[in-house]
Formats: sequence, structure tokens, C-alpha cells
Amino acid sequence: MKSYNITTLDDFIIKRQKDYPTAKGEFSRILHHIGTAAKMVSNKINRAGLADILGAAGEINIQGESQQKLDIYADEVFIGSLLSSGECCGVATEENQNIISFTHEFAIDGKYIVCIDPLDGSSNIDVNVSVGTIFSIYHRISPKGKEPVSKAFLQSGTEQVAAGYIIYGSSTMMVYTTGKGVNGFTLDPSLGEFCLSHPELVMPDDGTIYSINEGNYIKFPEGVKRYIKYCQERDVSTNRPYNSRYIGSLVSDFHRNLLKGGIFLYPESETYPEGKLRLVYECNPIAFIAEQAGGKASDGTRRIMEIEPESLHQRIPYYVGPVKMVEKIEEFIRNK
Ligand code: AHM
Ligand code: MG
Repeated sequence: MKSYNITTLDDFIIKRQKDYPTAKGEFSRILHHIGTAAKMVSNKINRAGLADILGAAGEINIQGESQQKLDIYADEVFIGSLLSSGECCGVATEENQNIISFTHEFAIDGKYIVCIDPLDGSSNIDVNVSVGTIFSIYHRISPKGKEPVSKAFLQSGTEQVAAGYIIYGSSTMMVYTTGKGVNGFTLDPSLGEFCLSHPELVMPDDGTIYSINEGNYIKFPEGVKRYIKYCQERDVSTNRPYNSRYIGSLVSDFHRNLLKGGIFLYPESETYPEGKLRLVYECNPIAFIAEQAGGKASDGTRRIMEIEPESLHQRIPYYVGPVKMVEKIEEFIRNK
């Protein structure tokens, strides 16, 4: 007889909860609520061209970027869903200057805080290119019954309890880690469930793809320029020249590189002297997943997850991918 052995995200969360005999299910509830919000956003994105939701909303967010309607929708849906989980006492998002404290009676005691980029790469939506959501979960620091403190949102990446992303692509997937490997779930639209499709994801230890906005070549530091030339040189023993692949959507670029073996680079440049990507809700969660899949994430010299964030929206140069590839760019940066 044919086997229809499906593990849904909720089944998987419950199974994993049993690995922690003292767990009371709070954390599982947060993950469940993130999954529900992801389904709502996925549904809206799939209808983007139909539902009068495309295009700029006419607002400028705190990063000085024009907000898309879907940015606002995703922000509201994830915040609302985390609040209603009752296990999260506050969130920080790319769309909000300051942290949002949940002072409601049912949430103020929540054990966790969440940092989230609700819709990353949203400038791609109008042209039907994949976008994503990125999240990190940390323990609250302040005592229960008190509002969360901003320090809780500035913990280094090594303190993450869990991290994940959702990619709204040709299919919608959720990939997450709790520090015990990485698992991927694909949304089955007919069931409305995320189903385990990529168990125990492992990143190849080397790769042949490099992903960078090469149009900015002239603005990059010397070490990065020389690394790009290295990627393009012919050397059969190291499978060069590499393939260049760049979507301009961190989640999509990282997801492809995780599966196929490739490095993603966003260096500092004349336009973005500190780098473009945000440490707290973009770089750290992806770094946690990369490391748990056997890869590495660096700012060129330091391990991303050990950097102490100074501010919520801090930017940082970012290099993430297979260990050998990230070590190679670090070498070029050192010897510039
Ligand atoms: P966003 O958070 O405003 O969407 O910006 C982040 C995005 C990343 O997804 C992507 O890697 C990067 O910006 C692309 O930047 P660029 O267009 O400069 O190559
Ligand atoms: Mg973003």
C-alpha cells in the first residue's frame, strides 16, 4: 500500500517539544502563530495582482524607504499574530522605529520577544519575484509582569532561541532552527498546512555560486573587488569560474545558496558605508540557520552571531554561505 506519511509543521513542533521534558508549550505556540501569519501573508501575496494591494502605500518608513502596501500588511499580521500567541511580550520590526511592548494582560508575562523583518525584498513584489519574512526569537530579559526592555532586543545572535525564514516563492516554505539542525516545510495550498519537505537541511561545505549586486563593483572595498575577480577566474581544480546568481532578495538568494552551495555577499560600499543589511532581524537569524546547516556568517572579520548589537536598525557588512567560501572572502578582506 502507498504510504501517505505527512508531517505538518504543528505535528513536528509537538514532536520536538517532547524532546524537552520541562517545556510547557509556550515556545511551540509562538512558532504555530508565526506559521499562521505566514499563511495569511502568503495568501495575500498570491493574490497581489488581483487584490489592489500592489504598489507603494505612499509612506516612507523609518529607514527612509518607501513602504509597499504589503509591507504594512505583513507587519500588522505578524505583530497581531505574535500578540495573540500570548507567549511573546514584545516585538521589533523593520517597519517600526522603536520596540513594540505588549502590555495586554494575556501577553505581558510572555517568555519571549521576537525580532522580525516582516517582508524582506519587498521592492521585488511588483515584478512577481520571491520575497520573504525573517525572524528571531529570544528570551525576555525583564522580569515577568514588566514591559520588555530594549536590551532584550539587542542580545547577540548567540542568544537566539530560534530563528527562521519564510520564502514566498514558486511555493511558500518555512525554514527554521531551534539550535538542533534546520528543517524546511512547504505550504500545501490544498491542505493549508506547512508539510515537512526538507528535513535536516545541510549546506554543502563548498560551492560554485556567488551572489552580490555586482553593478556596485566600483563602490566596493578592494578585498571584495579582488574576490569577485577570483570568482570569475578559470581554475578547474576549484570549479571556477563560479556562477553568478543574484535576485536582490536576501531570503531567496540565501535559500538557493543553502540548497545548492553558494555565498551571499553584501559588503559596505560608498552608498552603504556600514553595509545595507540589518544585524538584528536580517543577518542574525540567517546566520543562525547557516551555522546550524553547517555554514558560516561573517562581517568580513567577525562571526556575525557574536557581535553585540548597538541599535535596533544597525547595518553591517554580510557574508554568508559554505564555510570554505566565507573563509575565502575573509582571507581577501584581510589581505586587501
Ligand atoms: P529591504 O529589507 O528593504 O527589503 O532590503 C533588503 C534587501 C535584501 O533582501 C536584499 O539582499 C538587498 O536588500 C538587495 O539590495 P540591493 O538592491 O542594493 O542589491
Ligand atoms: Mg529587509
